[in-house]
Amino acid sequence: MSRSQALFAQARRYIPGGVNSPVRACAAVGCEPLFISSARGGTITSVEGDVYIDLVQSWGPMLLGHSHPEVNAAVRAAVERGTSYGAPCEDELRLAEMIVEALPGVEMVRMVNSGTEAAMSALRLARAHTGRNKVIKFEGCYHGHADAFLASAGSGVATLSIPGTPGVPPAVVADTLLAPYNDLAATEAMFSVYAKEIAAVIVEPAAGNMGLVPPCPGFLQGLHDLCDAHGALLIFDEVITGFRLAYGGAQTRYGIIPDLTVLGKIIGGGLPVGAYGGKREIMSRIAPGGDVYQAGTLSGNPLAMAAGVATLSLLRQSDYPALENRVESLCRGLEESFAGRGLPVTITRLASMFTVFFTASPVTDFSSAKQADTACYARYFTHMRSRGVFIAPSPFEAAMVSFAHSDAELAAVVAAVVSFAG
Ligand code: KE4
Repeated sequence: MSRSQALFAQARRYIPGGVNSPVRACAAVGCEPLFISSARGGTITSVEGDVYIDLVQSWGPMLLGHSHPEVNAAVRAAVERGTSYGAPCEDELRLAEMIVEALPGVEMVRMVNSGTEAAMSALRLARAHTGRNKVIKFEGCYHGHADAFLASAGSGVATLSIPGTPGVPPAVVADTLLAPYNDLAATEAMFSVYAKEIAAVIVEPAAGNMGLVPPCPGFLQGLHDLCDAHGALLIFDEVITGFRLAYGGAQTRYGIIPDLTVLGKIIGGGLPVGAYGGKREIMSRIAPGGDVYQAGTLSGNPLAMAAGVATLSLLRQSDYPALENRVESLCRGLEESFAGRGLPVTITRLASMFTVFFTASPVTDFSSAKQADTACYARYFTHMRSRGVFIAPSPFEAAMVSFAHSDAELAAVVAAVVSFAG
């Protein structure tokens, strides 16, 4: 029994499923998880001392790579000044200023501790601002585990084939309307029935929780126009895409300005941070200035703010197009390798994210993503891990490449596929 296996057996006695987030248990790919002892740049090291090229990157936050020396230094300096004040600190202001400066749709921003908290708070605010209750979300998109969003969610909910989830009262999801991703006609049909009841449309501007599914041309603009026409708010969930698709996120890359933006992952540089922001007129409704309550003991935590400020400071001067070109050639190499193995794959790629779907058909929404051969993906995961490459233990996630991945590491990812029999 390996040390990871022993630790996992012990962890299952004290932690549900032995993990603090379901997808980490690797159940969907029929493996047990590795316990990680350290991470640096594009790699992670297991407690057995084995080094893996890491394409999970903590599910997105580590765009600079693990243990970036300047981020670590900022956190080390912050920890010497205390770990939590429960009062404002300067880095909260600095991070807020950086987010507002980067995202055209954000004039004011509130820090929270996770993407879940950010999305649920944005929905509460949208409902307060419009005086309406319904929200449209898209099948396969994941906005965290707040009750209202656990209807046909992606990520871990899709991975574990949990239909909705017990414990969520039907009354709560009764106001959650579902449409297929990239289906503007279905969304328009919802508005024709519920126009005056819809508070918001929440969307991943590029979906990363059903595997990577980019928006079809016109989809995001169509959502923007529908919301404008019917007095609903457009919420971009940029927890994954924020500061990854571009320094200004999806809203800058696509030139579509949402009313509210949900953030997480990268803005915390690996520490627990979420945020929601938007137009001043809307955000001013948030307590204490406004009447919409939202709070958090560790919101704006000084360590997390220091990590976020250091991370965005480095990303602001990073060469996103160059990284995108490297990932494009990586995906071309993967396509050629799979073709060489006679394996039909559809690889979706956007900026520094990609997903290998084991299907020859195009993947444009959750139902087409689910048509892919998930058993083959499980074999692919096991094969890649045996060749020192750690990919997402779920076919419904996106691989993440960082600025720290070397050319040799990306070449090793392609080489690892060559011997995959499928
Ligand atoms: P957190 O509460 O996990 O910080 O963020 C929730 C969330 C919200 N919105 C989007 C678009 C997200 O992708 C997420 C969380 N992402 C998943 C992985 N795709 C988290 C991984 C996990 O649950 O362990």
